[in-house]
Amino acid sequence: MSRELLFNLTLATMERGDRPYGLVDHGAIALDAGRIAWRGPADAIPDDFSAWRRRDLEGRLVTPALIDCHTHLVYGGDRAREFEMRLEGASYEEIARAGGGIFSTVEATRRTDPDTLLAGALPRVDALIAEGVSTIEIKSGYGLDVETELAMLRVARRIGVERPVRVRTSFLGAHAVPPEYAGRPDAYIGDVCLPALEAAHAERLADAVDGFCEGIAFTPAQIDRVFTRARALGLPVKLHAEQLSNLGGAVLAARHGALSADHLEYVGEEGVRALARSGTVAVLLPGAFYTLRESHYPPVELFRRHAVPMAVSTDCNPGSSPLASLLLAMNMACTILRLTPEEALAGATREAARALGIDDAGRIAPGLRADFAVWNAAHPAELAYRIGFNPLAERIFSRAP
Ligand code: DI6
Ligand code: FE
Repeated sequence: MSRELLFNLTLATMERGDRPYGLVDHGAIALDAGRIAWRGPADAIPDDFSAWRRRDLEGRLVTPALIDCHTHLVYGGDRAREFEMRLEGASYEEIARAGGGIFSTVEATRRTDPDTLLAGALPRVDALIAEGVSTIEIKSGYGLDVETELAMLRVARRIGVERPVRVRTSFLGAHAVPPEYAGRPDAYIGDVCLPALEAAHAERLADAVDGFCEGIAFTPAQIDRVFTRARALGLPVKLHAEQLSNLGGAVLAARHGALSADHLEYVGEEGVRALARSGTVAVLLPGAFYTLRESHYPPVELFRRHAVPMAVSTDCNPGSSPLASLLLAMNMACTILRLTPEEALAGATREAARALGIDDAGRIAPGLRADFAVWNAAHPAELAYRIGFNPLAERIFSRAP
């Protein structure tokens, strides 16, 4: 019987309520077949559970397992040389326009066979799992031809088989215009991106569709074509919007009922209002902000004022955010972007789930998956507070379907 009662723990349910973090000081959780049967104060455990196998967590902190809702962690090669170039004064956009940046990763990814792509990605996945991550979103977008886009998504799916982690894939064919279509973005969308999307959907390889709406990538009109097709296929959308400039990506994403709009450094109040109306999550990516030494901050205060939910993610990728630590992303979200530690933890649990359209994880509540992170910590603020220190004691991962 996979029934168990966890007791002697501090519980941070991350449910909205009277107490920050949904805290229960002396808590208990009853698990049944990979789902949460009950949770609450230890002195109120219902009689039904009193005969279940009990496990003493010795006063540790239990939170929902973490969710990394925006990564590009399947790719070939690396971009350490580009890091050097940026330190010598070149900007991210200059490197991209000179054919480096994303394009150098595209070239390396096309040349790398799937087994090698998988072997390269697994250490990054393992680093996330070691910090209590149970769910990882992984994007394509370094293939930019039909075969390599599909290959990336197949590798992403294999990660969920090779490791005890749930993978949600996003098709990101509209990430950049590949060199063979230079100057012909509309032709790329029609000839490659849309057919690749159809093929990915036919193989059930895409859980969502993403795009990069930016001067160095695609216009809102081009993204609109991709999103219109995605929605005709019944796939939810999300967008890299307003990272380096404001092209109106957030408004476009909201118009398509996007799950999330990500980056948003340059979003204005009109975009924030649109996100609020559509219930779209603002995904903050402090690793990219830090790596690119951005100075234009995402408008966190505006998100709060308009009640736009905020998620926090690594954006793990070889160029703008070579970060494989969600705990560090949470720390940066607080120290650099001024989130509260509670917002940062909610951003890596409850709101990250929402950014992926997942409704059975990211909180500790009856009926949800029994996905937990158990920490050698007394208070949840410790998770975002430390730098380069991993207090995970144990990860509990649900195999429930
Ligand atoms: N924004 C990002 O931060 C990543 N992609 C995107 O659209 C960066 C991808 C890269 O530089 O390789
Ligand atoms: Fe990204």
